[in-house]
Amino acid sequence: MKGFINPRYPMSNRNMKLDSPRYKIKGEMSPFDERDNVHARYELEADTFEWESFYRQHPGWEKEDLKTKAFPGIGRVGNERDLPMLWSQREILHKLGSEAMVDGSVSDIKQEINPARAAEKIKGFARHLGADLVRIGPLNQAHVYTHVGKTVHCPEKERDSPISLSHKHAISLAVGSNVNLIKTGPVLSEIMEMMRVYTILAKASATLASYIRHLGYSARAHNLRNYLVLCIPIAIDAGIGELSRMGILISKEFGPCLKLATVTTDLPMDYDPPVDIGVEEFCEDCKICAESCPSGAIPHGDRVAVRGVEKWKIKPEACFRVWCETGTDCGVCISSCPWTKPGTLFHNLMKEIATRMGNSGLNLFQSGWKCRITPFGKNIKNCGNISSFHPEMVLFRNMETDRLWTL
Ligand code: B12
Ligand code: SF4
Ligand code: SF4
Repeated sequence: MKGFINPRYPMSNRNMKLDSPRYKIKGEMSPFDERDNVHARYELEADTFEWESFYRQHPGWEKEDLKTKAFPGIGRVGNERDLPMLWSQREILHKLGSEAMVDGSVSDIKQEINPARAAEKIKGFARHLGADLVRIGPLNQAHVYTHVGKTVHCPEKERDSPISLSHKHAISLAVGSNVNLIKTGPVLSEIMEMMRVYTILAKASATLASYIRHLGYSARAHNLRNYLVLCIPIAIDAGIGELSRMGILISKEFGPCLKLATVTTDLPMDYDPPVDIGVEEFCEDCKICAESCPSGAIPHGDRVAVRGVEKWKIKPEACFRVWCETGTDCGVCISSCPWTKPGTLFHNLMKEIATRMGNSGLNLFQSGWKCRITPFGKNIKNCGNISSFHPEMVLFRNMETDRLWTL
């Protein structure tokens, strides 16, 4: 093994199932205000009362956000015959995210189920509905937004209203995306794949929440158009994966190439343990996503403390500007990450080594696993020049949908 082993790290004997999640808490974890995230800020219109009062409190963001607004926006770049495919997906997603879909009345008759059996039934039903991964954990109030920020797609919600969500438990659902399509980002085919996955999750989470309410317990779905919670920390607490340098969750099964939805509830269920799959350690040495990101949003440096947690902090304004420029949600970080590589025997073996040996296995990866994925025959590192991507390119091979895209 000499030469394969990284001398900087001893062989680690990783404990893959943990009593508490791996992230480091610094002080007290505090919740986030949805009004501060870039999507909510994008909904504000210049020269309105809301705009003035928001940027009076956050003067540093106004210039940045005006720059972003000058670009065409998501779903507004591409061929006029292809774009309606995206718009139609979004239309359905708006409906699936309405208050009437995510929440509702609870049956008067409460069914008594023991927590172990309840967890089994929930997982089985969620898988039946299309979820690839389902894990259950506690709902930490630090992961619930403080105030409503986004209302454009959900007019029933009132901007600025405080959020109160008393549920104790959370079910995290994940659906893996088609790696070939995500690799095409940042063009239309990438975001269409994201929307396909969001749709499965929106329907599955809304149906699952409805099932739980029929059992006599309060439950609410949180999906693309209507979140009250942060899906990533909840999924980490439930054992779906770990937080990565690129700022999103990596699971062993799909790497970062997955989407999440959450169902919060009062139904008591057995919890799954948080996991240590070696991601946090792997990211310390690997910086491929930071090198590949066209906006420079991903840090090359160390973790910093954010609202009581030590983590790599991305620059959301820079990332979101790329979205508004390309009309997609980019996803280059996902396609550049070694953990995204498809589940072949070789890549699965590499993941297993990363998990079991941690950074002591890194020399092996550096030669093999960490080689870059090259969409369009280019090194992904060169994708900084966004205009070199042409939205109507035929981008992938050997798929039944090959002839879908406008030439
Ligand atoms: C707003 C938002 C964005 C914004 C801002 C993100 C930001 N970091 O500020 C922008 C537009 C930049 C963005 C980009 C992307 N996003 Co986004 N985004 C969201 C959204 C809707 C809300 C999150 C939010 O309010 N963030 C603002 C604050 C809280 O961010 P933050 O302090 O930096 O914290 C981040 C992480 O550190 C973590 N986090 C927050 N608190 C805590 C606490 C603990 C203890 C831990 C461990 C982690 C953690 O979650 C936050 C993720 O944004 C979530 C859905 C949801 N409700 O969770 C999806 C979500 C996070 N996005 C997702 C994805 C996939 C992406 C993109 C890859 C785009 C794409 N093609 O899909 C990029 C990746 C960018 C990147 N490298 O992080 C997925 C992540 C799936 C996964 N594998 O984990 C989510 C969960 C959507 C979903 N339903 O699946 N996103
Ligand atoms: S989605 Fe694109 S711009 Fe945003 S962090 Fe990932 S690579 Fe960078
Ligand atoms: S590309 Fe490397 S550094 Fe970035 S998230 Fe993936 S493993 Fe971590």
